[in-house]
Amino acid sequence: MSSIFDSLALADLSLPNRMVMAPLTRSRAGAGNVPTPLMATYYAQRATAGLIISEATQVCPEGQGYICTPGIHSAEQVEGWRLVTDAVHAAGGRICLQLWHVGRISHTSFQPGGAAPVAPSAIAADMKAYTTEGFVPCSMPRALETIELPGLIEAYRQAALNAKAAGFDMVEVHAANGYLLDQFLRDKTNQRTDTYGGTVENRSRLLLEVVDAVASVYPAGRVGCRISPVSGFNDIDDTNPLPLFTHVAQALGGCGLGYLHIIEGQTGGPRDADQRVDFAGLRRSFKQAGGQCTMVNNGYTKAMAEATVSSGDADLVAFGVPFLANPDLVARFKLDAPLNAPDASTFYGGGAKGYTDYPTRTPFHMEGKPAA
Ligand code: 8OZ
Repeated sequence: MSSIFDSLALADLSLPNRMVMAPLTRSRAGAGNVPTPLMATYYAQRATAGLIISEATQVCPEGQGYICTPGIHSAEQVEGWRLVTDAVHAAGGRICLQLWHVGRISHTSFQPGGAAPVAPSAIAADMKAYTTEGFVPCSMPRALETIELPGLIEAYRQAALNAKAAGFDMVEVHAANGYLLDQFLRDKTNQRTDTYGGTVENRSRLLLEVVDAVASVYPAGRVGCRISPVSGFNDIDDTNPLPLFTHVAQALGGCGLGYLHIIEGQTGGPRDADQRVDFAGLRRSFKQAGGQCTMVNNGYTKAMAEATVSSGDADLVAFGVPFLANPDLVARFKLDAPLNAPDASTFYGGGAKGYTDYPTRTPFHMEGKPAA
């Protein structure tokens, strides 16, 4: 029986515990969407996590849909991320970069030349984008041409190369939460008539080609993928998510992926409002096909995480808001110590307040050392 405090071999990466810091958009990147020294401090403070997954990071300029989110497509961004990975490694941690393209969840003001955002089909999201002008409706996207898709896949491959140059231990392909790869997966947003639309196999094609490209840079065991099979976040849905995500889980398992990261239920919301997908079945499908580890997320408490890991239902549990507000979450869970309350007003944007100033129980450099 394993505990969340037990180590785990994730391919050739040794994780000291099963508690993962979930990817969290914090909108604090500097000019040019370059990671800052403050971001390095923030991540290093959380280095006792078994694994840190970075905030979602644009693979190319067209992949942006929010202000001050970092990229991994320019030399300056790679340099900025190097500060982060060095700080995390110096603090004894491991960090994975989340590769992101927002697709239609964007606005022309973010796009090179003020162009329309790109998507599988020209269907606008009923969502607002937060721009320098405040909240505005997401722009009508244009449908990507089939001949543009190899270039998009190449952007992910180059981003993985950049992640490697920046010192990341792993990469995670973001295929969740209604962004570009999820837009291809689901039939509400994918009405294509080429080989990337229609059947479950066709709608999964782009994700699998992206994963293949990324796994030509990092070994497959150092690549993860995040999905949100029943989440409606960002105006997305599928007529029949069970066969779709069963195919995705099997295909990703067949690639020998390091982990499949599943957001259970509505992103940041109810876990069980939508019963169309059997998450345990997806985890089994992934592992039976050759996938290495499973990771679950969404509203987990310590007790839920312990039950899930000790029963063998999942190998890893990702915590978002609890890690945001508690840099020393692992130590607090071990001691059943009270948790800091998160301040939602500082989740996105701003500086150190609500970012690097959440107190640790003990100064984090004293963790594991006897009190003086
Ligand atoms: C909240 C705000 C902006 C982006 C996601 C990357 O949902 C995000 C995100 C979340 O995956």
